[in-house]
Amino acid sequence: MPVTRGFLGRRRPSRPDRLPPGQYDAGSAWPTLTAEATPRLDLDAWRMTVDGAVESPQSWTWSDVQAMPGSSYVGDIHCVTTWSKFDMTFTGVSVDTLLDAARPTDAAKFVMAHSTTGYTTNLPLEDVTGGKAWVVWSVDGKPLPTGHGGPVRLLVPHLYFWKSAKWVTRLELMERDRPGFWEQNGYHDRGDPWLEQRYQGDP
Ligand SMILES: Nc1nc2c(c(=O)[nH]1)N[C@H]1C(S)=C(S)[C@@H](COP(=O)(O)O)O[C@H]1N2
Ligand SMILES: [Mo]
Repeated sequence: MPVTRGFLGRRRPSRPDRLPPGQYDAGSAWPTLTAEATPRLDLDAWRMTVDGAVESPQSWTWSDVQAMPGSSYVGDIHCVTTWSKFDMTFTGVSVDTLLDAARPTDAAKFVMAHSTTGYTTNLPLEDVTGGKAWVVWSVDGKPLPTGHGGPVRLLVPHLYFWKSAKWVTRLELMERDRPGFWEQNGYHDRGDPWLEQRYQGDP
């Protein structure tokens, strides 16, 4: 029986070891997924706030944040709509740096990320600590485009990309979990792509 090379080869992921179940490699394409109108933020008025269940609520200006020790992520991102992108470089500041200043209380267990637009997403605190999450303003050496969340977005690359709130300006520490925008609409509270935690009720 003749074997059609194209048929067998086509859908085989180029990096199966790095592609979570149900995902495909989007290659050079970077889709934009935005539920709301894209905001234009004035950097003079911009603030990054960490509040809620913290000992010392903080609010930083743009220059405050730029002066913090920089931190980069080099690696992959995974959107729940099944595209993944390999080898992205994002630069900003580690969420650890922000939380170290605000000092979450012992009772703090979750974080709600808030965007200026009203978009929210909830995360377990342990998923944004220990070098796993960033607040980023640059991608592949260039300023983060407005459509991709510029001037600043959250980046939590080990979870599905809806957790990476664009235009983030507030991290609210919480003692109890509360669903964010997509989570209220049926998406998972954690969203680990390797466990395929797409919807509420998934493992
Ligand atoms: N503020 C805001 N952040 C958001 C979203 C959104 O609609 N609004 N969409 C989420 C989803 S579903 C994904 S996949 C990524 C898309 O980011 P991108 O447009 O830079 O690819 O942003 C996440 N963060
Ligand atoms: Mo998404």
